[in-house]
Formats: sequence, C-alpha cells, structure tokens
Amino acid sequence: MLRRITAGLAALTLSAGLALAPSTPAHAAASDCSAYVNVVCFHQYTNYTGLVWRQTVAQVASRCVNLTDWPGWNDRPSTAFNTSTGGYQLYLYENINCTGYDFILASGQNVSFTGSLAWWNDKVTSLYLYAL
Ligand SMILES: [Ca+2]
Repeated sequence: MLRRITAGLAALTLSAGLALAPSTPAHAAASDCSAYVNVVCFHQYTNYTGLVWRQTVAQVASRCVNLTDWPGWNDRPSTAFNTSTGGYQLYLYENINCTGYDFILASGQNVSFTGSLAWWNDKVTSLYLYAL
C-alpha cells in the first residue's frame, strides 16, 4: 500500500534553454534546476542550495533510477523539479528499486521538502519518470 502525495505547487515559469549533460556544481541556486527544460533535478538543501543532481528526461525516463548508483545522492534530495514538457509524471520513492512510499510530482512542478512535506527531506532513494 502506497501513500501518494501530489504537490500542489504552481508551475514554474521556465526560461527557454537547452538541457545540459549531468553536472554537479559545488554550490547551487534554484535556477540550477528551474532554468533547464526537460530535466529531473534535485538540490541538496531545502533552500535550493548545495549540490545539484540534474538529468535530462531522455536520460531517466521510463525506468527505475536508483540514486544509490550516484555516490552521495541516496537520501540526499531536499527539493525536486520536474521540468518535463511532455506530460511526464515524476514518482519519487522512499526505497531502492522504486519501492516504499512514493511522492508524485506532475510535469512542470517543483517542491521543497519543508513544512508538511518535511518527512520527504533526505528520504528519496529512487525515481521513475512515467510518460503519460
Ligand atoms: Ca530512502
């Protein structure tokens, strides 16, 4: 049995730009996720700073991606961005292999895991980007 939470955040206004190859800047800003179209992106900290994990839709769509394959990223995400434009829904999972509780982020949404969502802070271990 899975608990599903849909973030009720307004879609970001995204600047036009090309999605780049994976990168991990040492210190980030919200724009290190929001400025990229068609990416899944995380910040290390809830205030949109720290390390950034960013992958294009093409790199992660339609399969389970374990953050345990990315050194240091298991249980690290504190924000999540789904800037996909093709209707992809981002499922974030508590455990490896896309199991456990999930959190759903619709296309064009982003979230910081604070307040009522604080349970998810430093909890994400795998993700699945589903094409609708
Ligand atoms: Ca976890």
